[in-house]
Amino acid sequence: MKSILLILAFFSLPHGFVLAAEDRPNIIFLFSDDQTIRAAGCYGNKEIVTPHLDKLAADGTRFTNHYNTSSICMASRCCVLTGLYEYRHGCNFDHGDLDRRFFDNSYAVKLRRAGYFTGFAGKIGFVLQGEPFEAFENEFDVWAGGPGQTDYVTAKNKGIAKYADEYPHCSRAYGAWALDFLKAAKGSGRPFCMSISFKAPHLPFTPDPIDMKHYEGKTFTRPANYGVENGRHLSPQVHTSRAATGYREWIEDYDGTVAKYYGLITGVDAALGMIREGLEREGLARNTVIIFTSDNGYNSGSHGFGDKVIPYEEGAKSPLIIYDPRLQKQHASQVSDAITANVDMAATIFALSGVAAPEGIDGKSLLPLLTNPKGQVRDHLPLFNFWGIESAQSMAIVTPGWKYIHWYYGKGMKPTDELFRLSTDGVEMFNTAENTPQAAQLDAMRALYDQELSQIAARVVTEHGYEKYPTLFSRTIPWEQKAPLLKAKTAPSPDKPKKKRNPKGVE
Ligand SMILES: [Ca+2]
Repeated sequence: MKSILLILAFFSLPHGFVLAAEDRPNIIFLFSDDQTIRAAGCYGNKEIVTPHLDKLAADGTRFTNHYNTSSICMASRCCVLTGLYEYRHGCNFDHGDLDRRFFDNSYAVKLRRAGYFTGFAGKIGFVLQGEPFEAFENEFDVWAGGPGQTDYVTAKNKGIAKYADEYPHCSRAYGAWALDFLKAAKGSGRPFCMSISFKAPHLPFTPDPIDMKHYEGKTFTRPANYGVENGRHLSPQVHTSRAATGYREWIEDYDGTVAKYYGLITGVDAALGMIREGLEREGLARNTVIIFTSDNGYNSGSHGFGDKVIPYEEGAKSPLIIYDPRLQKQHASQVSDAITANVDMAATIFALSGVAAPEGIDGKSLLPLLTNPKGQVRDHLPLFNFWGIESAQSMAIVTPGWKYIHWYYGKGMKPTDELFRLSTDGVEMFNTAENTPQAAQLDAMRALYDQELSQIAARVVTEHGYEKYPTLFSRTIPWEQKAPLLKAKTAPSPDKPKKKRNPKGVE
């Protein structure tokens, strides 16, 4: 009874109230790179081996509609840290680095200032504008982040190199780093916030050989919408994207590619197992909340696409599991179908810590869903692609049961609307946009789209070339007025590094 009262007291805290240090939970944020939602056993996949993710879901709440509002590494990582949509933080490949003013409002910085002992390991995925990568070292109590994409070879990552003898592949080495972090955090006497951004399962697909025993030489079930023939009904615009023109290994060698992709995820899963064992050993498990998710989905051959970035389900959705041991009996094995987003991670971590979230962030705390999994935290969510070839950029709206995508591009092709009834067509094989019986639904989705577009116009960051999107993505402005914007060059920021950030073209 006492614990229930404490829980009730916790959720009724007034906005901005700071919990006493001894009442604040520890927070672990685990982040894989490019993991699509169905690549975990607890999401119904019987061919992947993820016992620790499955156990985490059995202990906590699993979310089935978790979307990355920008489904690409650099932008999504900034969404997670700041709780802002990409057009508000302004950081993505081809746009610009993250300005210090946004990073200072991230959960990582604000929790440390509120007394949390903080640590970060792995691929942070961006730099601060005009600052060297090393600037991050001053922002965490324990820093083991690496620049760029980091490396699967443990010894090549400065922050975890000392674990290379025992764990030559980086995924378990991050687990070993976490064990040392937990000891240091315990010794600090402060609540802690530990964030690990795994490299896996990002390209180049280089799994730990010990995980390949589960997969080598096997064949794997194709998704229901697998293959190029199941993408012909989709817009001409999306067929110009990198997802359609590259990443052909998902079509030419599906089984071999899946084997390596799953092997990488099994390595991350093993690190999660190491961390949970460490929590028990250190006596920290009962007050440590664990959040597991990924920065974007992966198309994995669905509709014939590879890559991520585009707004279909496989590319935009990732697993999300939240385990709060203080609620164990209440939320064990709960499943929430609510629409959740990468921008919700910061809001949720702020709410857990009792540290006030910055005014006006886009994300919502997901804590109410842990005790009420049938609830919702929003009625719709915008999805953006401001990156890559201009003809495949787009904005979409997701509501419970529906998705609307507007493909604005009009040179040599007609701007296209797509409307999918996700409740019955989760594999997006039937575009109902031109189907008369759905006209009312289409109108409703277009209204939400226009509403989100006006939000961009009102709140867009004034640097890094986002101001053109309210015009470009408009459903009503003629193509002739949009076309000149595609040639417009944005003035480079004076302190923007001259070096090309991503010379190998791998995001
Ligand atoms: Ca990624």
